Amino acid sequence: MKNFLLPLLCAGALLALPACAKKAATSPGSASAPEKKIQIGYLVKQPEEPWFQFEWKGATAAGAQHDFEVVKLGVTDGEKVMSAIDNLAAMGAQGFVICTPDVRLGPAIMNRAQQAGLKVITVDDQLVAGDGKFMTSVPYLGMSATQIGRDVGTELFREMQHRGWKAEDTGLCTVTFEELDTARARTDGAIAALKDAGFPASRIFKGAQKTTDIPGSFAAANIVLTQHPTVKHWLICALNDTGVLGAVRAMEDRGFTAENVIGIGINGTDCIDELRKSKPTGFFGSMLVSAPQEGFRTAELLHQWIATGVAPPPDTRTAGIFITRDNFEQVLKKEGIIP
Ligand code: FCA
Repeated sequence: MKNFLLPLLCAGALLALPACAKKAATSPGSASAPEKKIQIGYLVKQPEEPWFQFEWKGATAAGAQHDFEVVKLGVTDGEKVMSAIDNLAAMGAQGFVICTPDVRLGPAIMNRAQQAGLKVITVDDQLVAGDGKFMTSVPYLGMSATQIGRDVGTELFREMQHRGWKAEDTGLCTVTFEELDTARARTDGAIAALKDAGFPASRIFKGAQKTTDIPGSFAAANIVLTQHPTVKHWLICALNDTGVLGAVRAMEDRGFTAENVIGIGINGTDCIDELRKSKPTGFFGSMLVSAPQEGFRTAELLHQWIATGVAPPPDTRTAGIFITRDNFEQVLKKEGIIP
């Protein structure tokens, strides 16, 4: 764990990933005939989000290390996913990693991929079948969502106590996106940890985001704020940094500041500018998960699967570490997320 931030939970067991430098999965080929490099696609649902740009960066680094090519594609809707798969097949790619814009596209994605003979690994958002169950036959790597959510709740409570806020003056603004399992597990985890710590259930308020961007979380938080005008201090949790950032902005519009807001995000990649602001805001901190390492590892596993036939582990989970204004530069540097 020294040279690798994130312990990974794989099939329920805690293990440390090998360092990025390890393992030389070689392309099949010989000294004589030069062969075309293995190509893989890396498809992400929100290419504008720094999280996914850092995943791409990690995947590209894996390609440079193991000598394969990564085709980066933004797939913001189902149609784009399907044409991306067709294009990858046409260019001779042999597989792709995907964070899908809609997990219910699972069966359609897998049909198309299988017809084209492409191997698939899912990252972040696990595919769901027609019966609503996870498609566990497709290898998956993603966050330990419940645990990371619990960590958010624990830190929110700790900071609230540190500031001496009374529960009766405080509210939890939970920006939710419950149709996505990893999102629901994160906010449920935060709520569970707060309740376990003694935060009253009656002070927990939810606002659903329709879209997982700043306007979506801004609108969701606004509804919560309108419904609960007497709350003096706010705690905020959401599925990710963007969810918390929208809520912080909505609170600022109503006069709340860093003094009476504690928001803790998840990702740690989408709050760098916020934490760098000269004056603190209500965005107190984030659970950092290493997007470059997720990108590196999924690309590496897919390449290995294609090159050597060794299938990836079915289910790998990443953990998070808490960053605030006090330590984020240092931690992000150490993780290679910022120079
Ligand atoms: C989901 C979220 C992303 C990131 C990822 C790990 O896909 O939308 O922001 O948190 O999980």
